[in-house]
Amino acid sequence: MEQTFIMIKPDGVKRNLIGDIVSRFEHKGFRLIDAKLLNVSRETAELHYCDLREKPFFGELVAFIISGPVFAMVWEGEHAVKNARALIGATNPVEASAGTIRGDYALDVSSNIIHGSDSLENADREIGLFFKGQAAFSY
Ligand code: DAT
Ligand code: MG
Repeated sequence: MEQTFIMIKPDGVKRNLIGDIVSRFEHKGFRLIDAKLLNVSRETAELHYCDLREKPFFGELVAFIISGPVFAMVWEGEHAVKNARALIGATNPVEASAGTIRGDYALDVSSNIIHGSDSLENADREIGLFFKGQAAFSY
């Protein structure tokens, strides 16, 4: 059974979308393993997005992630990484299908509401970064 790291970004928290997004993951069949509202430090944001540090938008991305509280979660289920990415939709909301989170709630790539791990390796890394001493609930 896989686990994936999901984070509602500051725009999603400000727009009161936590409940709707948690509901979509619950209804899909994922199990919630851990969750918290937190302010991300610059250091953690830079580590989280380390694969993108050469991109021209890296500075803007980090500034956005630390601009307000995020809601970080660990969800568990079959093919959790790929199934969560399907719920979230394409990175650029212009390309995200209606019915996906980004397709329904976002207009612009630089404020696209939510993060989901893109591989099992990155899921493990990101869960370790945000949730040290991970809880293991079974239900
Ligand atoms: P994803 O979040 O779908 O995994 P990513 O890992 O390629 O996408 O990029 C991380 C975030 O960086 C993305 O959610 C929004 C931002 N981003 C990506 N491409 C961008 C661009 N061309 N301009 C501005 N921000 C961008
Ligand atoms: Mg990514």
